[in-house]
Amino acid sequence: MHPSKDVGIQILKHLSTTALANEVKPQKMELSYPPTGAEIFQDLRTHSDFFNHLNGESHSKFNWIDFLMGWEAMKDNANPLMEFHTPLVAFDVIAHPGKGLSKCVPGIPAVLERGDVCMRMHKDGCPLLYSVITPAGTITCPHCDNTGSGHIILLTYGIKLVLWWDCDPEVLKYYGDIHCLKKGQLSLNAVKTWPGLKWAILDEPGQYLIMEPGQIHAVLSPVNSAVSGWSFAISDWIENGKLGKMMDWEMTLVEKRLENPEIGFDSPFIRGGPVETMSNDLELWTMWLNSGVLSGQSESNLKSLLERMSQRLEEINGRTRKRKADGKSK
Ligand SMILES: O=C(O)CCC(=O)C(=O)O
Ligand SMILES: [Fe+2]
Repeated sequence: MHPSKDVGIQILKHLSTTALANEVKPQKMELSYPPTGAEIFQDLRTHSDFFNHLNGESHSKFNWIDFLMGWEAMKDNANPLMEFHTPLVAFDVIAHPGKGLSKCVPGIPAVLERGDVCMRMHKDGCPLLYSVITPAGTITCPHCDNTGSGHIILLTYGIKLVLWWDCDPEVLKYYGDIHCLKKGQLSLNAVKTWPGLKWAILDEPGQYLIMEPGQIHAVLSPVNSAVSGWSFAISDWIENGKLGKMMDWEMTLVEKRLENPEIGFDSPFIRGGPVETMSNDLELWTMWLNSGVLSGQSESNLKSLLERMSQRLEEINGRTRKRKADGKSK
């Protein structure tokens, strides 16, 4: 039996008994045609970073054929504990314009058409579409991807159950204890105990949800599935203080980890960890300011937020460099 099966069933039981009223209906956009495994593998051929869902390790030694073995095995009900059938997850698979999944996704959701939007882009200015491709049985633990930007979760293949929480202080406190630390499969516990749970089922290609900056979410894939999306920022999040509040929270957490290395000092600094993602978000904000799409007040608020956050991040980087140098000279 798949090791995640019991957790998945218990999550579904909880939703259907205690949290039925918390369901949210997704939004929908047109796709040119429903993506198939062919489009998925066209994108995966150039991908090199795969994650072993069962032991939490990331590997660049795997390639798309290793991924294919786990993917096909999960589809056919195989034993995931057989080494050759290891279900690997592919995060941040960059779509190539005009090929693979992006061929099926001709446009962008309405919110991204707005004049004040800033999006993660390719070098040529074309919006960057990326995907998360997960074999059946994957349960992605509660996490937030970015505090300085939001993103779209668009179903391109299979079925997803997306669970998320309003970012109230209690949830931030619980989540702060596990952010970027390997603490095991905590989804069921979070679903049962964290307040402000919402959930949605995405089961038609083109259905999507918007995740706000710092929005904590977990995702369950009952069958082989893929979601695609864009990272972006809108001026509402400057005006309602969301960007400042969430990045402040994450910076403070990283600063505290620096003071208490024993609770996972190095974790925030790994590739793709919060220091790297916050620095990417600050680059996105710089691009946003340079694009001239913001109104006077939003522009000046973002400018001062950017200065404040850049300074904190610089201090964090300085302290990390010093700690590493001290460690080496011992
Ligand atoms: O599909 C998954 O398992 C994770 C997706 C996710 O977390 C995201 O798109 O932000
Ligand atoms: Fe995510």
